[in-house]
Amino acid sequence: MSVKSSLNTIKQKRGGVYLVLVDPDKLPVDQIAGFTAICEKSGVDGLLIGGSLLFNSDLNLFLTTIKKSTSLPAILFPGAISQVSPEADAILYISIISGRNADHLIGKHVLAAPMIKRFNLETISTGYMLIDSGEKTTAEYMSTSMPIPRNKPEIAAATALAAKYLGMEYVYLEAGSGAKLHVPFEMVKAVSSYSGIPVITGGGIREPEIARKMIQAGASVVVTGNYFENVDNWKRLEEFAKAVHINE
Ligand code: 1GP
Repeated sequence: MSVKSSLNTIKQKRGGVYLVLVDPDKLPVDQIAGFTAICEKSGVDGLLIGGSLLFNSDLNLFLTTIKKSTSLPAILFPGAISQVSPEADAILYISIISGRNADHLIGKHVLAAPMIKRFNLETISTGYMLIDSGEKTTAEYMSTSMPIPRNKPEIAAATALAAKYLGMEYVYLEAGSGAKLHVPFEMVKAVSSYSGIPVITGGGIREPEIARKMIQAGASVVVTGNYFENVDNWKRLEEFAKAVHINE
């Protein structure tokens, strides 16, 4: 089964999909097995792998270690072309549709496409929308694009509908990793109900209750990253998974 089909099945059965973003620079290779074991036991549905900037990691080694330690899907969430790896199960093929930087709308994609074909990677076409979260985020700075104002759900909804008409499979409402403010629930609701395209949301989600409200507002997928970079928080993974799986 493709990763996309399995995410759809999880959404239908469990009511929502819970993905954990892992930044290879932040999780030492010798802690991968421990972390993925807790993720599996806690009910996490899959792993996103990537970061806006990678300094020290050997991404291929990181992914092969992940694949050896878990059956959870490993989905690339690339911050750069250098993060396209044959070791992953799929790649979020992201266009930053909140911005008007042609390089991030289509330019990088042209450069990455032959590599993705050669690696036989499953692509999940995703319209990525940066949403203002109170302060400048790494994603905003690195992509040199402006976020959508958080009090303008109608802009987000129209952008999502355009993504759907362009044939994209998801939109990702992104507040930015470690964001002060998560994406507003009203915006998730407006985007989901108006466009009908499945919504992924993440950035600044540090409480299970917020994750649950995202699903109740219409999100299909919730992503957390930063919060679980602290080992002390790993014990709360199950709470987050339960909050997202509103049918269980
Ligand atoms: C970032 O949406 C993800 O791309 C996750 O954000 O790290 O703030 O959980 P956090």
